[in-house]
Amino acid sequence: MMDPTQEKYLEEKCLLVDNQDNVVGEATKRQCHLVSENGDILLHRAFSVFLFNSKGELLIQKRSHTKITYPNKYTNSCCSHPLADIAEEIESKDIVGIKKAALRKLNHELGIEPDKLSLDDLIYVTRIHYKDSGDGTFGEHEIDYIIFIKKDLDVKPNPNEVSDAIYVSLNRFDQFLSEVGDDELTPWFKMIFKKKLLALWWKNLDYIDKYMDHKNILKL
Ligand code: DMA
Ligand code: MN
Repeated sequence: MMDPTQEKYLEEKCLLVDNQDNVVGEATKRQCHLVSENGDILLHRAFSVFLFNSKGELLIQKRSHTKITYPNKYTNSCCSHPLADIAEEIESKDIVGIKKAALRKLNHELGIEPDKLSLDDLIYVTRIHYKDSGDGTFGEHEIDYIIFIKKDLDVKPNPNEVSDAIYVSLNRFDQFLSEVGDDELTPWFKMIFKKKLLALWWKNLDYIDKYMDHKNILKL
């Protein structure tokens, strides 16, 4: 049985995009994550926040057991989708829509008050395109905006979304991985790690501008 709170979110309206990230329509969160019989999944727009504290440690969350996709997996600080029926989240200028959606979910998942962040604290690094068939019923197929934040923030995880949230340093990341095991990571976080992007970006946290690419979409 699905968690009733999470099941309600399946009625949210996500943005469908083409391979170039042009919006081509909308569909419910349920439709966007269903794996069809031939393995296809609707391509939709998403974001992934990587929140670092002033010591350069990354906030890693464990997804709650109630999540319909990838329950109990460890992943980057906060992920979700801009919604088609929230007018400010479809604003494309300076990716304001993505940033507003990120503020909404940082509040919902991690209890971060929106007034503790300005839109300029959210740094748009690049976009990735990836697909994963999940449990065979619900999976992911996204163009995912990578957003970095470096700021000390109070975090109060919402247990319906996040069962654990821990800061990990780059030095201790390998140890963290050997403790939890690769298979306990979400596929997108694992791909970002395996393709060496995580270490590259993390090492260059204070020079992340060098790695900004707002033109190409990295296919993972
Ligand atoms: C979806 O994240 C977005 C990515 C990048 C995988 P999610 O499943 O955590 O979304 P939500 O919190 O809205 O269920
Ligand atoms: Mn998705």
